[in-house]
Amino acid sequence: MLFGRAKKNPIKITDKGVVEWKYATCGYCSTGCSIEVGLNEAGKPVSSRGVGGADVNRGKLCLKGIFEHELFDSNGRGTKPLIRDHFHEEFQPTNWDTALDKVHDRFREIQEKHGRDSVAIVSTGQMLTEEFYTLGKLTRGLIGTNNYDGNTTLCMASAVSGYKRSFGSDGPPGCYEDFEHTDCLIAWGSNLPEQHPIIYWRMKDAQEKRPFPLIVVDPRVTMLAQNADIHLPVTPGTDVVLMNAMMHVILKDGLEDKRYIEANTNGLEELRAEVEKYDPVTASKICGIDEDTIRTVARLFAKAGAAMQIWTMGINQSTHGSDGVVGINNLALLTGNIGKPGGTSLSITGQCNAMGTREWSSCSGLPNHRVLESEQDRKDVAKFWGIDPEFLPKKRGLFQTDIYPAIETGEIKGLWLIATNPMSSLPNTARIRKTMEKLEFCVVQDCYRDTESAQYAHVFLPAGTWAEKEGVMTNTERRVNIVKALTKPPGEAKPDLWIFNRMAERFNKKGKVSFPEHPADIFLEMGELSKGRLCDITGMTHKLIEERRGIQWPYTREQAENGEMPPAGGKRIYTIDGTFSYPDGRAKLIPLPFIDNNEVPDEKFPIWLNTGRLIEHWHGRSKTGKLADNNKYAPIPFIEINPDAAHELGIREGEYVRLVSRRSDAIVMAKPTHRVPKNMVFLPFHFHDCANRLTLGLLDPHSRQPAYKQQAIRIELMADQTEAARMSLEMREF
Ligand SMILES: Nc1nc2c(c(=O)[nH]1)N[C@H]1C(S)=C(S)[C@@H](COP(=O)(O)OP(=O)(O)OC[C@H]3O[C@@H](n4cnc5c(=O)[nH]c(N)nc54)[C@H](O)[C@@H]3O)O[C@H]1N2
Ligand SMILES: Nc1nc2c(c(=O)[nH]1)N[C@H]1C(S)=C(S)[C@@H](COP(=O)(O)OP(=O)(O)OC[C@H]3O[C@@H](n4cnc5c(=O)[nH]c(N)nc54)[C@H](O)[C@@H]3O)O[C@H]1N2
Ligand code: SF4
Ligand SMILES: [Mo]
Repeated sequence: MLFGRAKKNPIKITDKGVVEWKYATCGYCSTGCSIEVGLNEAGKPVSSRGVGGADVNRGKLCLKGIFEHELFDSNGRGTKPLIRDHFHEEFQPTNWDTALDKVHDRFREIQEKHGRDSVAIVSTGQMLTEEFYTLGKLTRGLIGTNNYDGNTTLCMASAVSGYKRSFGSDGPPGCYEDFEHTDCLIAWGSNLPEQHPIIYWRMKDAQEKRPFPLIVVDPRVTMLAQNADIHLPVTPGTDVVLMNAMMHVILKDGLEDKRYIEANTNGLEELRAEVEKYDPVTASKICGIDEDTIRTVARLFAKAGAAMQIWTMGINQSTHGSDGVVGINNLALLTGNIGKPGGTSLSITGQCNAMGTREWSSCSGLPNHRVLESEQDRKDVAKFWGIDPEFLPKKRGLFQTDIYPAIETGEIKGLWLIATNPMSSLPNTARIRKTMEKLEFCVVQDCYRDTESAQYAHVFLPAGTWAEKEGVMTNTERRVNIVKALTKPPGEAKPDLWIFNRMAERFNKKGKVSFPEHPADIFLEMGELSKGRLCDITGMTHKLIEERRGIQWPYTREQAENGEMPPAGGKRIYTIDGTFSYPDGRAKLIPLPFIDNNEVPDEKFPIWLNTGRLIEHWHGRSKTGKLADNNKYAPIPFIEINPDAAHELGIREGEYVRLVSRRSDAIVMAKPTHRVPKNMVFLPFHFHDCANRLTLGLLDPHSRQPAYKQQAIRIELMADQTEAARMSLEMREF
């Protein structure tokens, strides 16, 4: 293809020699873009492009998706199972049988000695759904530990908890198409243009065609905030106060949707009594938003024909995370904005398959949103799997964030980490380091050999990733989409599903539980378990999903048999009065008293530390740190610091500074920008042993999700900059 004037220095894009394009769904964020990967004559993936006919991304991809095929032969991949007796020793390569036998034998030994729950399993939002389901069956049905949870506790737990409290079940009610129908959008703590670039594009495209006001609640002036009609730079951790004040105004002005509330909700009077206390004048002193703006935003939202709210980690990662989600749902219910085009409360999910894990992994429960606490659910699943219902625990075990303290106290002795890297992603890593050292036996199953957590493993199981495997993922808008295996994992690495199935053979000696080999068959088995439920997928098959470029649940067998084409009802849930999942079909309006329990700046630590993400990187950079096309934009840790604050402290652009919290310190480069206020720095958490050395991670009482966004630090100058650069690098080496 030629660009520029044909005769004068035309730019010619290198012909990569693609002979075939294969279908996949992006394996980074939860937007769920459809990708085609180009293979050359030798079958090597050499290019990626967006799929034009896919409703989610309509041909577009972001900076991560476009280079995703480079992962396959990137540095640091695990290619052989590894084994050692102690984590101080060198790993020795071994074969799969030896590695898997060792895992089985050590787990059983520990369980026999210390009880079933003394082995913990921590899963992820980054595998394929059939893999989650299989791991769930293995864990719940055979290994039998109740301490089984996912990294989603760091991520979506507050959204799940808030949805359950408000609606009686998890499951985001809306879809991206709602941007095309909304008359008002509030984005709470979401940096959409960087973290979900293609959802942002869908939003922007809709807004350009049919303008609607955008209100952004974020203490930082993110790119989304720059594009907002109204930006509310809320005081960190106080969104619930702002929500209560908005509800106060709505009820005072009589702007609530009385018919909707009457027909669909319980709890109005209790809510009214609580929000009565949050008049805008009082609230403004806590949340930092002036009273007039609170009134304006509340009225704009309530008077809009259809009003929509989205949110991400600015809400979830807080000691009021679950309450924040309930507050958003309260606002939606009060104004009748659930399940109608353009009127919804849509949690923007994080990882590519965080939704799939919520639906199918059995982390914290049983498949398809079933719960351990229900006798019926336990019986149904046990019968389906062919196990004794009494083998299943009667209530959920520890949350991921409570598993580590239980290792500290010696309650848990064995740990299996699957596609998660807690040494980089959990708060207060110094504490986690000590915790990991206490483990008697640790297994790390990752597609990269060089992760921080693998340092503590006794057995390393090398896994395939993304399109080295086949299976489905669910995106933010409940769309189930498919990844096809277009290449093989490197060396002796194996798809996670293969690893689970081989492990199941070892725990399933009598062969009592069946473990299908092929993802398409597993998907059909899952379909049987979904029949008649909120998340009904009985109408879907792998083939149909690929043909349709993803299908939103619910999509039932009846719909498929009647020839109803997807989306056929799956666009939105809770569309009809009385469809909520509580037994009486009504949603709950829940009062949210606010207690300020965060670590807040004081004299010794006068600056807010806010942590989050950059567009070019993915979490601990196990992937994007290896891809030059991503890493080059941000190869070293830095803070966003307000230019006035930098000036007062005597810090110049590009200088290294030391950040000190009550936990530890980190050395980072200073990047002055007006994105942050004078009393805050923003530190991306992508860099090893950096942000999470400093974080405190107080936990939300309902979801146990850490408050990564609110802690206090001070900044110290570093006289010798060469030494500072060296130290910054050294801190990050292991
Ligand atoms: N490029 C890229 N994209 C990703 C990821 C990635 O690592 N890289 N990760 C994915 C995952 S797993 C997730 S969970 C999502 C996260 O997506 P986002 O939540 O959008 O990203 P964050 O940067 O973590 O935080 C969002 C915003 O919350 C704001 N915030 C901080 N404190 C508060 C507060 O008290 N109130 C409010 N209202 N806002 C606050 C921050 O200033 C920040 O701008 O991104 C997904 N997409
Ligand atoms: N300070 C701070 N900390 C945070 C956050 C924050 O905003 N601030 N955000 C939190 C959030 S929202 C999240 S989601 C977590 C994420 O935290 P982690 O779960 O630790 O996320 P990753 O670094 O993506 O780790 C995933 C691991 O799985 C591996 N992997 C990828 N694909 C596969 C696969 O198919 N199979 C296998 N076996 N392995 C695979 C990767 O190589 C990587 O090592 O971080 C949390 N930590
Ligand atoms: S927006 Fe998300 S799903 Fe789409 S290409 Fe980018 S990382 Fe992948
Ligand atoms: Mo996340």
